[in-house]
Amino acid sequence: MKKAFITGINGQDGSYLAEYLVEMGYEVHGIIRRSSNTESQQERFSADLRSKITTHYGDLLDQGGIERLLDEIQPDEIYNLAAQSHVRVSFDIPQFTVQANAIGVLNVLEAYRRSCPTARFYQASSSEMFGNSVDDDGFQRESTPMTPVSPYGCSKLFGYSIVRNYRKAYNLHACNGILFNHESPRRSSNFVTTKVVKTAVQIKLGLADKLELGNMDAYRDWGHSKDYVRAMHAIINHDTPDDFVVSTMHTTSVRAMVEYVFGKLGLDHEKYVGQNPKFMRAEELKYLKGNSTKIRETLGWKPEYTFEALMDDMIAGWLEKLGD
Ligand code: F7E
Repeated sequence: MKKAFITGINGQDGSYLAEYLVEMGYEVHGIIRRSSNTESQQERFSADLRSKITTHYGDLLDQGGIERLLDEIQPDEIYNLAAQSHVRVSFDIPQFTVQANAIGVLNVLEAYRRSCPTARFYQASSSEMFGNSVDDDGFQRESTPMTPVSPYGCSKLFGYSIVRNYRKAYNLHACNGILFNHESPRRSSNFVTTKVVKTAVQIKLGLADKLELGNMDAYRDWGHSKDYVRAMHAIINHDTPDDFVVSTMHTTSVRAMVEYVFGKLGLDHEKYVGQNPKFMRAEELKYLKGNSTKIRETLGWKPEYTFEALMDDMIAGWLEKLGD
């Protein structure tokens, strides 16, 4: 039985990845940060999943603690998904963001190198690392220059680079998935897709009467988290450790996403949606469209959800949560 160790197991991706690995017969371990609000920590796990995985208290900033766990568990695969993952918030708490997303990666890598160097390592890298670089054909791909425009993007670029450095320097099977935006009914409501879907459903049900957003002219390449955790597993299981872009190869503006969601619920978005500077960023990443040809051709991965199917899944999820 293969063993997996997941940091960020109680996040959106961590919970889907744990389900996927359990289904494939893995013994799954993960770390959860100790919090005074225990109930909210395992909300994304079904009762069934809870009984099939093992969670441990741990924190990326506690390298000794991670090392002890890796020593004890001796996993075959390590997925480092934990992070301060909110881009706008990274402007409010830049030091913490860098501690978690940059030093945190180094801590897990060091623990891995010392405790179980024959295991494989996956790093959750991000399209935010590209900043506003776009190739002439309108895509970002593995070779596109990385010029991040947020503390979050800068911290992720360190994580990405140190993984490549450790791979070469110590001959480790360490790889990066460069994932473009990915969402689901489990996405937190401070990310734009869930904020829009949840508020539109609340308006539909008479529970809210307006939606305030930041920049509606940004474009994102939105995929489904369920598809993207399959990509993580394919990347770590490739014989050669390497880096892969994971994306749908389509892009949609925030405005068009709002129109789709409100339209689907039979609502006129113009009546309800306004802008609030509070949700703007000090510097904005304007346009993302990922070229995932490499992973499609090398590993045979492709997404199953279209943008519309993703939004429909999120709308159905929130109608179920908030409806009678
Ligand atoms: O923003 C705009 C905002 O916060 C998307 C993370 O998973 O993907 C995610 O980062 C766009 C931006 O995601 C609001 O300015 C407008 O242009 O949903 P988001 P993100 O910043 O792209 C990358 C790949 C990651 O790695 C990150 O961890 O929507 N926008 N109005 C807004 N965004 C938010 N959150 N809230 C608004 O009111």
